[in-house]
Order: sequence, then C-alpha cells, then structure tokens
Amino acid sequence: MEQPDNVASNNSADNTELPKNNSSTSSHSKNLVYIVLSFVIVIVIVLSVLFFINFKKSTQQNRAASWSEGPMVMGEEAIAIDFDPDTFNRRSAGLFVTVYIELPPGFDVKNIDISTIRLNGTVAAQISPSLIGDHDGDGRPDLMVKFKRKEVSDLFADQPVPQHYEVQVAGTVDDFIFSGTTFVRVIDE
Ligand SMILES: [Ca+2]
Ligand SMILES: [Ca+2]
Repeated sequence: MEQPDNVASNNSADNTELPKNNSSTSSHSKNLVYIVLSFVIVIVIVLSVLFFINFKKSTQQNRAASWSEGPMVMGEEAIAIDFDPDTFNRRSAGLFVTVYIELPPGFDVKNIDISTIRLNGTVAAQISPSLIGDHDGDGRPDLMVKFKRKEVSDLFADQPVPQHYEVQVAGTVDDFIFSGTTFVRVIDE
C-alpha cells in the first residue's frame, strides 16, 4: 500500500515538477534571447557611433586638406621683424634699408626662400647681400635682408608724416608662410 502511494506521489510530484521545469527553462531561454539581443543592439550602437566618429574625422581631414592647398601659415606672434633704420627719412639718400627676420623655434632662417620675401606685399627683398647672424644677440639666429630704399619710400609717398607706420614682412620657409610686422617712424627732414 505504501509503495504505490509513494510511487504515485513521486509520479505526481514528478509530473507537477516537469511543467515547472519546462516553463522555467523556456523563460531562461527567453531571458537568454533578450540578453543576446540587447548585446547585439549595444554592439550595433557602439559600431555605428565609432563609424560616425571616423566619418566625421575623415571629412574634417578632407576639409583641412582642401584648405591647406598652399603652404601653412605660421603664428605671427612668434616672428620677430626688425627694420633699420628705426626712423625712416623719406629725404635721405641711402640706397637700402635693412630687415632682420627671426623665426619661431623649429624653423631655420637658413631655409627661408629669399626670393619670396616681400615688404608690405609688394617690395621684394634683394637676393644679395643676405646674412645669417644674431643681430639682437638673443641667441636665436636671424636673417638679414635688404630692400631698395626708393621702393620702401614709395609705400609712404602719400602718407602724412611724421608718423609711425606698420610694415609687414612675409615670405616662405620650408612649406610655411611666415609673416611678421614692426613699426617704423617715417619723417621728412
Ligand atoms: Ca630696428
Ligand atoms: Ca636673434
């Protein structure tokens, strides 16, 4: 009597447990599917964010490349220009004026292309004489070039004097454009 009861009860226990097991395994596998799905979604989101960042970068690089078709421009504040004489007399009979150019660290004044040097965009530097030295004695080499006094004087021909005028000296070194300014006092005496 006890055995069949036990068997029956065991059976019934088994029977009731079996569907429970089934439902729990099916909810487990459902959870697993959700986990895998959300994992896949996270990966897709991360990949598309990475793709978007790369796309943005490459378009920025393309834009930068199209902007820098010419040589790059150097920061003006790091370029020292010294114009001699400090006071430019329009009536003086000298032949040349002198300009000293000092470049920021990382650039060698030896590599300046003298044929590209212009004062106020128009007056060309003399190819010779030119000299590399340290005119201001600050330990940084500078390039000395000369400009025809008459051509510089013509820049100020119609300007009121005495007055201080800004002069700009620009040119190329390696693949860079350098450009710096200084002030000159212009007089008629
Ligand atoms: Ca000077
Ligand atoms: Ca110097």
